[in-house]
Amino acid sequence: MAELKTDLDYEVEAAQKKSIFTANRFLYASATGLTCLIFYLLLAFTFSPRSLFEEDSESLTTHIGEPGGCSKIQFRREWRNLRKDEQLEYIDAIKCLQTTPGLYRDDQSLYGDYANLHSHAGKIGHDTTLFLPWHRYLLHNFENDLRTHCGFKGTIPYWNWVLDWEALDQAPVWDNVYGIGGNGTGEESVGHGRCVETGPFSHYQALRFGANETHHCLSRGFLTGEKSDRYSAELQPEKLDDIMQKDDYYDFWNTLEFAAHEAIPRWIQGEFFEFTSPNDPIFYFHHCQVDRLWAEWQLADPEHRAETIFGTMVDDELELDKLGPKTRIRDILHTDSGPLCYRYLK
Ligand SMILES: [Cu+2]
Repeated sequence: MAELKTDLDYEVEAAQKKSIFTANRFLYASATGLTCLIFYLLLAFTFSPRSLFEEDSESLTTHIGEPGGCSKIQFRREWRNLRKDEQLEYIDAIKCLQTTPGLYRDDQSLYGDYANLHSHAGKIGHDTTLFLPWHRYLLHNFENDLRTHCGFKGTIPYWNWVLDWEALDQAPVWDNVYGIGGNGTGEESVGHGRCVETGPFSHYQALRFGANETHHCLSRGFLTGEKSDRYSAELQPEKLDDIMQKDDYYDFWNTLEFAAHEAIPRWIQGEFFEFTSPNDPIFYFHHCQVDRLWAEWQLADPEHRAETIFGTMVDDELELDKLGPKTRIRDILHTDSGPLCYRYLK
């Protein structure tokens, strides 16, 4: 049996391939010949994977050879790899957005606007090959709003649920202080969940649940027993390995959206059970993980995967209604190119 790749293996492999790929692009795009060749060789041979894990690395803050270059690359990291003060900063930024006036109505915050948008754009951004790019763009815009309105300096963290698949309810992300609170234990709420009574969002009131206007508490109802096993089985390393081995975009997206991605909301229930799922902050942790998997899949074979969206023109536009400007799909295919300017770290 083939040895299973760990998450770190994917990080390292992707880092190696990406460094060579970006160096290649630089080589072709430049007209300065020999200078570039020397630079390329230096980059290809000295850019060790280890340096990718050092945020201050000079080579990572300069963008090379991509259109719409970035003055700075920021790194998205797994929740448990953030320092405690960074975790608290992210939680505070979310709470801030929950009290920032929204763009649609007086009684809905900017945070709530995202749940509204996600609900209305549901048919565009789900069950189609647009699933990955649309959510990538949504997250980027949300991250920008945290920065613009709440002074947030960091990045959206991801929850690598593969690390917790055997005990999803024990994941650090559910911590009451250095996390977003755990399972619902209070009164019955929406979506087969109960009110979350502990953690930083225990007082949050959401305005909508799906198409209905229903003021309610943050609702979660973790599955247990056999029901839970059914979904957590989709998140084990072997399953993820299968997804990452898919050769073309259609197969990759199709398996990722309908197996691993679907398993999390079905296991959490409550808020996440409906199209207003961004009401639960776990939405962003989960979609950041999904986006990371797509980015790693792209980087594993950039020449064939980075600019292919099956059945969809890369010049088509992605829309976020009032929440952000339209953008072409092709402009968000490389995470480390403008306007995105981020990479994923372990
Ligand atoms: Cu969605």
